[in-house]
Amino acid sequence: MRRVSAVPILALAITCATAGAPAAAKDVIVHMRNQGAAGVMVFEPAFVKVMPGDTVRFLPTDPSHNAETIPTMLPAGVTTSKGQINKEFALTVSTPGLYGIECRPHYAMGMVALIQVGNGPSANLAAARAAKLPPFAARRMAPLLAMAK
Ligand SMILES: [Cu+2]
Repeated sequence: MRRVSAVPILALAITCATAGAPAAAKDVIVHMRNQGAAGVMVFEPAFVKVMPGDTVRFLPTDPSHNAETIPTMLPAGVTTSKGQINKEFALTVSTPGLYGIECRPHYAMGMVALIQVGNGPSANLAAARAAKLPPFAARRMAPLLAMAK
């Protein structure tokens, strides 16, 4: 039986310990619901603040939803990504800024969420506020943008 050397593991441990000791990356759950406190077809919570390296998990708590990024509401250099209908969508964020999220089937009904990555000020705050969304989506996004820095 081969023995695994402890040296690389020790080196890795030292590397982690000296990397500025960032808080451990965390997972934040967002439910996709047909009915919530804010009305029908909602992400709960709809505003999430996380740190770079964290993962936001959109769960298909009720059927017929997905989560995907809104292309006009992303930090510079971040590419769009999308989850499938009725599937969990795990979005691991590394770039600070604001990430608009929509449910494609219910976007016109206002099913949107906003993720703030980092403590702000977000470089794309003005751009996110200027983004044109469908009327119901804009109505629900406004109070989320008001919470964002
Ligand atoms: Cu939906």
